[in-house]
Amino acid sequence: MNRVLTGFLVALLTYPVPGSSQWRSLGAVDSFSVASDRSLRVYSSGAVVSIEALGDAVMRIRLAPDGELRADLTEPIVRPVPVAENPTVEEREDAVVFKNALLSVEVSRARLRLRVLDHAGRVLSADDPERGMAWDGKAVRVWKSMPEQENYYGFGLKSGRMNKKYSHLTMWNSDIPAYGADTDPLYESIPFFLAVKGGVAHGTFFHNSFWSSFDMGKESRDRYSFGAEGGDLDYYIIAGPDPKDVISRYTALVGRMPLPPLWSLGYQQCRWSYYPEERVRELARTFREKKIPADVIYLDIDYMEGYRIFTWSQKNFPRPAPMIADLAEQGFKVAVILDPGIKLDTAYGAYRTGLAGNHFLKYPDGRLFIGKVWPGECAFPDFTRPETRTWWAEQLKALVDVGVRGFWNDMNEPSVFDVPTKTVALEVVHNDGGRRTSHTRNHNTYGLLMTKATREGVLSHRPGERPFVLTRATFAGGQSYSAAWTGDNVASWEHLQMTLPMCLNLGLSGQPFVGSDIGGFIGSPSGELYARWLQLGVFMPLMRTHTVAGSAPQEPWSYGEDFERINRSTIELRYRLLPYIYTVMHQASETGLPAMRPMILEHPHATEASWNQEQFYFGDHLLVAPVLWPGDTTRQLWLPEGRWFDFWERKVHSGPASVTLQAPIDRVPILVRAGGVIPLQPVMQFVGETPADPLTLLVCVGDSSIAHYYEDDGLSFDYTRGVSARRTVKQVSSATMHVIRVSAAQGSYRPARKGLELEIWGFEKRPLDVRAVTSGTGGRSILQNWRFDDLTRRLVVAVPEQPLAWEVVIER
Ligand code: MIG
Repeated sequence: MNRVLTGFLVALLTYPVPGSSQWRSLGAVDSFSVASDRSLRVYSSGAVVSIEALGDAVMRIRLAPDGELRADLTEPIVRPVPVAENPTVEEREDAVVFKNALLSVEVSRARLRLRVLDHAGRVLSADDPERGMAWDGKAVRVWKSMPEQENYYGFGLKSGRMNKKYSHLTMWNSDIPAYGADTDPLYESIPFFLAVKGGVAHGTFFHNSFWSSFDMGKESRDRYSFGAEGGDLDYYIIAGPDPKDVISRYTALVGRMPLPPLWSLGYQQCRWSYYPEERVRELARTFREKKIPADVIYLDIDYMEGYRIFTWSQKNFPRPAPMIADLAEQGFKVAVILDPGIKLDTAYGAYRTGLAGNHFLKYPDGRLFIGKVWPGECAFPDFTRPETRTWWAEQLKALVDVGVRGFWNDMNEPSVFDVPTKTVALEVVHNDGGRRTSHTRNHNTYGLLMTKATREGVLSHRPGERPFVLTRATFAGGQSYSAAWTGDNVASWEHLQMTLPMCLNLGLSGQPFVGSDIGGFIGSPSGELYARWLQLGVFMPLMRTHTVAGSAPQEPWSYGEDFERINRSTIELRYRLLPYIYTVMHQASETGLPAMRPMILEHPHATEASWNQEQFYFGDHLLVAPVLWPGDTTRQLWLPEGRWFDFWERKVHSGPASVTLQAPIDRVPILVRAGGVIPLQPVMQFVGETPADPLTLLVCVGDSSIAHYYEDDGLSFDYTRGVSARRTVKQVSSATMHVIRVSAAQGSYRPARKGLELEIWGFEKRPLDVRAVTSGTGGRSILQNWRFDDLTRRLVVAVPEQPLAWEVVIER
């Protein structure tokens, strides 16, 4: 059929959306067929809807109003997932039903509307009967019924409350310093959300990089909708029913965080900016003199010569290599900031080679796009072009060669000061895999592609080591390339409170490696606010202090002696917990699950969890209730079902209950789930300063429970070849005995340490006897000693480091 005729028929046969005469939606189903790729194609008045079964648990739905399904926008977002073995098609009188193992999509014939059900027949997602899928010129949108009991989470980096029910959210990466609770959009766009209703979860990933929006019942209380200003209506419905299943499946689709280097989980110190060299050296010296552990020092934009990326200020950093080497001697890794803007300066190598290689963005008429940022007038690399990413990678060599270990990508929304849109002009052309599309399609992925270029570049120069890249802007799947932080927050209690919903939603959106600027970026915190923020920071995977140019000193020792002591012990807690934190991050890299987990993720059935954004799980076993209000010295929290050990007082609490814990200024309330095992190491001043010897396994007694811990060299890729050690700790209880079984290491990594210690909580009385033996028949005794402290009721069992399986048998 020719295009004009198709257009005419579409106009004639499709429905105008009530209340909004511009939108056209679909009419009756004319026909359907199964395409060669086994997707279901449903035709209606010139339009086509494609439904693809991806594996057992995902359905991809696409609409082409003009009947032509366009080429995918896959790169770099969605990885191919195997098509379901046997998606089935069932014809009913009123509907055509397309199924994979866990989901079925019902297509109603009278009016083309979709309902997605799970295998138990529960409706997960249902098109609004009146509107359904619709288009208006280039804009596309779908409206869905919104069940009263359903709540929504995720959406990437968003301020305001965690549960986004009744909110309107926009996806357009934007640089908004000192944002507030209702500022939207922000720096990152992740068009994914998790819906939870009656304990049953499903996910929706809107696979579209244009300016898009999600209206979660703000316009109308019984409908939600999402759509974009261009591109395809192309979305994925992801089955649960457990919210953890949804996140694992979503991240299988878009990519997961690779295991970071262990040192990047240490404490990081930043400000805008530490310079000159002598000040950086003094900073490092002060950490070591004061015995406050730290691993990373950042250099913000002033390290460069006139903000020219890849250069060093002659005056402030005349010899970066020896400085970085001296800092490395003291256990410090140096991270530097990288902005995308390349200064227009013919005497500047990056500008000259960039221009010669055609790496910069241009207007449709071929003129260079020029925008002002820190260096003045700049050109902007087109990171959609593989050759440009390679060029960027080559530039990084100079930094890698002088010893830089961390690469902080900033301003990559991209932010531009002097253009009215505050970003690259919208008509500017990107290569976009040869499609040559405008900035409207490439804006939201710009930051992600810059991090991809950066990570791949660093890897190409130092292939044996895991890179550390941190970014401000990114898109769905960005966790494959970098960690992310929450941008320019404010030194206020409101912003401390906002850190939690922001990081929790990022985690639910597939990005586990997150954190906010500790103490707040804009302004200067009080000693109390800084101390409380640092305490929350222990449980943010990215634990980094940062502050704006011109603010008061913001180091752990900047608030007087009392706070210095408190902040030191807070950072020491982080270092003691590193073996656990690393285990949690390893789990995140394998499953996509976040490290910081909102209550709803662990307790989807509990109504108390739906709006709870003041407490969270860190990994499987720790419950953290940070102090978020000035003056508070106690903390009330909701304790879910089960037995819980107060980390500080070892007292057992039973849930479900509301409990109040002591929270003096030097303490962040933490509880350990019964059955939980927390590997701990001795305090050290930086990662790898000494072996983690002894490794202590804090075991909280629980019946028939299972826990894991993971170790490897923390730095190389040897773990991908099996050089790691994953152990399982099982507890089995009877009336007379409690047995703790530690499995043999899975993998060939052998830690350099001599001793292990089990610290067991949960025995009220001194045991009759304790044995530690290697497992199996004829187990050999390996007990070095055990002791029970009557006052604290701690049972400590010491054994030599064991490569094989072993167990502790406690007789009561
Ligand atoms: O226009 O490099 O969010 O962390 O210190 C400000 C200077 C540019 C914004 C980042 C902030 C950084 C600052 N940058």
